[in-house]
Amino acid sequence: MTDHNNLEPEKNKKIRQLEKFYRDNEGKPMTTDESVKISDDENTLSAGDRGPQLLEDFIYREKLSHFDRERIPERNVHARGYGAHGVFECYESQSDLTEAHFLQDAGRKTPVFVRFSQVAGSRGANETLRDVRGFATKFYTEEGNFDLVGNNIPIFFIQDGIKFPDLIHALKPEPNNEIPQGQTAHDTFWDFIGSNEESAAMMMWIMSDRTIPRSFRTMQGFGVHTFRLVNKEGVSHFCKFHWQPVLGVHSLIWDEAQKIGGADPDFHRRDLWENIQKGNFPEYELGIQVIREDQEFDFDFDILDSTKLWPEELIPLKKIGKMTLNKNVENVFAETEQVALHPGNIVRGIDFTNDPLLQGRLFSYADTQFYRVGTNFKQIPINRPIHTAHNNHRDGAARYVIDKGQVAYHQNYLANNTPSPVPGDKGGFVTYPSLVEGKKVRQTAPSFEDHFSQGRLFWNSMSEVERSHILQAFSFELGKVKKPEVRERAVRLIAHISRPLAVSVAEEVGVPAPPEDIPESDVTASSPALSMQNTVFRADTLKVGVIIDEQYDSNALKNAMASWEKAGLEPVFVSRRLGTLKGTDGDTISVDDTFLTGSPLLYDGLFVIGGPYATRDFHFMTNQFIVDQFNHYKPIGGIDEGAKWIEEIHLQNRPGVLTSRAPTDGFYKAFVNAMAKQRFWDR
Ligand code: HDE
Repeated sequence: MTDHNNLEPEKNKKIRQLEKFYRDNEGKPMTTDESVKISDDENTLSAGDRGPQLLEDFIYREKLSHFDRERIPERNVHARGYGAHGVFECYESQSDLTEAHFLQDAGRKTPVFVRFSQVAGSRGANETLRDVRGFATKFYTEEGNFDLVGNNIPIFFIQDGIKFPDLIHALKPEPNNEIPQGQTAHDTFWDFIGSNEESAAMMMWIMSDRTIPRSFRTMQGFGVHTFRLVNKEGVSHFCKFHWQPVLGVHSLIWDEAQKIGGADPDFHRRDLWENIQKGNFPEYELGIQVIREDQEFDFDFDILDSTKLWPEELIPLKKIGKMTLNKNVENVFAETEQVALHPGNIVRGIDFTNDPLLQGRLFSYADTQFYRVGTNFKQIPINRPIHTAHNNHRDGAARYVIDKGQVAYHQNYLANNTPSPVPGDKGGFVTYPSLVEGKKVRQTAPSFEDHFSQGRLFWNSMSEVERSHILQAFSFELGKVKKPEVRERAVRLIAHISRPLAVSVAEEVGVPAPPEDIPESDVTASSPALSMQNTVFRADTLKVGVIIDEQYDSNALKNAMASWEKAGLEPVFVSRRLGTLKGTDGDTISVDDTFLTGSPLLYDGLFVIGGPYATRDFHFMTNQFIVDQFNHYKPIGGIDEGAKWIEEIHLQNRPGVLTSRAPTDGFYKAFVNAMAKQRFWDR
């Protein structure tokens, strides 16, 4: 039997299903939507060549009317996003924990679609703005779709979904002038934070480098909420889901993030799209943290509170599978824009908990999709499960499915009572029968009231560099807030987590130090897993900008290229103009970027070769690239003229700067190692 779930996109069951909907227009005659061949698509039918146009022109009417309706409402949050297809492979059976079909067998492969996004910006926003990133995955399992709609931060701003519109109204551009786009550095956002203590821990996370990721490929993903895993015996465990990028968790630095917004506002989508096209398939391991039901109250936080994480040192992370993104979409609108992700899409073996934020989400997602995509949004190709759904839902705008037969109700005699419900012991979904009791109330559980311990835990876990970036981020963000009282209130909130940090921020943003009587959290524990310093560092897929000119040293380039290829580094040749350059041996290379179209911001490291005939302009531009790379702590290598130029500006031998007039294998190896290290903070 053919394995339709094989890793290769052409054998992936979901892709096979989508293929039936692909339309290839190349080489075909042009027709109207009614398939009437069109003889002229550029001139509207008119009464005489200078006369008025005729309403009867069905070709004009169809073209314009369709165009007039091309847009659907953008997502209220997470509007800017980018998607890709892939496959999830289970490492070993998790049947002791869950009946979920896609986790039953080692090696089972399940098609997935992932949409990465940023929260605040509109569909056209610059992608390197400081913001939480969405990491939402649809698993097309054999037993229905399971959506893990997470973020790249393990906790959230608020504890109850009813506050979500307030949070988002504060976060979005201010309504009186619609400024600023896609960012939190403004009064209403900080007013919300300063007025809602439950956001304190999230405030620390969003001021860290997590909110300026290097790429979607180097981001973690978190389900955030506590879910349940339920096994065949009906035993439930509490569970958190995590995605771990195989390349490690890496971020930009603030200066880069701001400037890349100009150099390449599509920085993240371009990176994802190009790498998938090249075959550098991004990989993420799925980890779970699991606790037994009877451990529910064993912790000093409430496991139902989404403003709390489960420290990995307390509840270890178990890797249970790997996702590989191996196919770009064919059409961004049809797939990425119309995909309808929903935390309420669960499958047998997974269930919800009473986490109030999760419960709030269960309503909102389907509701927004009915509005945004329409009544039959689940029948759109990207949203369909891989097996046909059967039920008595009927009609509604833009229905795709043509239901046969006279029966659309249950129970019935005419269709032998089909489609028929499937009992729990035969595979039907059964809700976990958790005990529910209590009076109806509108109040926050007292166990949700500690807002500062985990913010402190996070702060304690940061390296010196990470701490300095957090201080810088607060100084920027609050520095953009116009009302001093709003700045002051945010500073007071920081004081609950770290008084020294609050005092430093206060100084930077020109407000009084927080009052002495604000109690500072006394948590001394730290969680090494929270620091990005402890992530994986690898060289593969990193970009090296190679500055090179006519009559470059062919032999040296050959050796450099061999070492880069071995390490998986990707050279981007930068020169004065596009075209080809000739080396000393008569070999040629073709230029990828010029000093004008390229930018040191876009490369993970720089390697300067130059050439003997480089002009003063060339030399000057190269210096600018070197200085920018240096200021962004990124590796720099130089040989031949390159080494000379680096020495001229006295940067040789500084951390992560390697030069040689007679490069050896050892030199190339050292450069690859420097690339893998990625940043040299001790410059
Ligand atoms: Fe969302 N969220 N959210 N959210 N969210 C949406 O759904 C909402 C929350 C997340 O790529 C919307 O289809 C409420 C947490 C992602 O298509 C909307 C609450 C987490 C995406 C919505 C939350 C998320 C969304 C907008 C508080 C991380 C993009 C369009 C109860 C675990 C999915 C849409 C994609 C999208 C509501 C909180 C992540 C309005 C009410 C917590 C990744 O329905």
